[in-house]
Amino acid sequence: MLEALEKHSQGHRRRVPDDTDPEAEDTPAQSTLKATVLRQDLMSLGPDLFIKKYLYDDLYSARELLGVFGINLPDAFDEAPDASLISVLEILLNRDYNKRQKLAHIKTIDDIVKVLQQSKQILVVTGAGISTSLGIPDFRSSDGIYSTLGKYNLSDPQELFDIWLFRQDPSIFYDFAKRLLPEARGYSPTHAFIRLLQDRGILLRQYTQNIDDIESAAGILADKLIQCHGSFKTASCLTCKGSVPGHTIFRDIRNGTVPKCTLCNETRIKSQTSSSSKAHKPLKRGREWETSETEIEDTPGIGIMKPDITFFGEQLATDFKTQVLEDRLKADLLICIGTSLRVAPVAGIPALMPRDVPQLFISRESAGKEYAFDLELLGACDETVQSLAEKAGWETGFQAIVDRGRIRNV
Ligand code: CNA
Repeated sequence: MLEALEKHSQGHRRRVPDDTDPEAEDTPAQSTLKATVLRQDLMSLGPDLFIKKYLYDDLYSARELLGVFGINLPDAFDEAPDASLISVLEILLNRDYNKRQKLAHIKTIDDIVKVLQQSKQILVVTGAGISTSLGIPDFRSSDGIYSTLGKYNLSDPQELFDIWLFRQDPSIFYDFAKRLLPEARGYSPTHAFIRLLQDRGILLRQYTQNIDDIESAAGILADKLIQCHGSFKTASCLTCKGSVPGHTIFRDIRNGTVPKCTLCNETRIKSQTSSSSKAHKPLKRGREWETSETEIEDTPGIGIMKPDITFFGEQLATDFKTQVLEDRLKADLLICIGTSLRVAPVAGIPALMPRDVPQLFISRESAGKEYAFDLELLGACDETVQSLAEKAGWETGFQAIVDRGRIRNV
């Protein structure tokens, strides 16, 4: 390696891989061909052997290779010795090598429908976009929740889900949380589509980032569902950790008031009426219990109920990590729906999948350059899944589930 670096810094003359004039400029067609051939070689050799073959065996300079891979260095690098560019090249090659290549046989909606019909273990990842047609806003759309947070004076909208801030002042969270609570117990056509996959026995698992628990209303079975960020289904007291069904605090949430733990309050009343006014240590269920009554009254976050959704700064449910590592090897199709794929670790699921597993993205906006979905179907997801179901010949079953989703009320 050192030897090769020295050779480069001494400006060794380089062989070129064809018999044309080494100093001659490539035509655009030649450049494209060269880039294609080199990229194929990178994929078959891997970055280390590729660098050995093309750089250390003196076929190209690092600068030339960067050019071939489409990196135009800023002017400041004009005089930089070639050896100093090798680390940049290594980073670039590793990034390209690890990036998924799109599968050649999936180019159109009909191609993906064929895959859908043949798949037996579909892994579905969902986000807030699958619930917007039910009136629940998402985060990052132009009319999403993040666009309406000016009044809270937060430095970052994600602070709404910051556990530290919640403990300090839960009223901020409860002021907006009602907007995330479903009004009625229906579900969207997209939820219906996922239920259809389950009914057809081809849903491996749904990983939802949503906290609205609409998947339960749509009848997604508990063992088919990972609620990656928890949900409103249950709520717990920050102090005693006592858990209650989520609906018991829905009235408070809808009124925008901070729900309090009845257990803690009962204990507090008993303690206030008892002859002893000393510190109480009732059940030792949490550290905070081992404190004095006055502290209970005064400390922020004591006796406050919090829906069991995962805030930033809290651990994700343990089943996420273990399950996704198992499921990635079982899945024969990945479908991501209604998500911007901006929140880790769910955003990393596409990169975890084996490269030959087809990947479909359904949302309003593209997932962006860092992803390589085989197909992106952009638009309203309810309409997209409807057309997928029709093309797959599943329309009747799909429509029946959609209809059931319209009628149920809380
Ligand atoms: P996001 O970042 O707000 O992205 C949602 C994406 O869905 C956007 O790219 C939209 O373009 C797209 N979208 C919106 N409506 C539609 C539609 N009808 N059809 C197709 N695409 C649509 O939200 P993510 O889910 O990616 O981010 C993860 C956050 C959002 C999680 O932590 C959730 O808890 C949180 N969240 C959940 C809900 C809910 O449970 N319903 C609501 C709002 C936010």
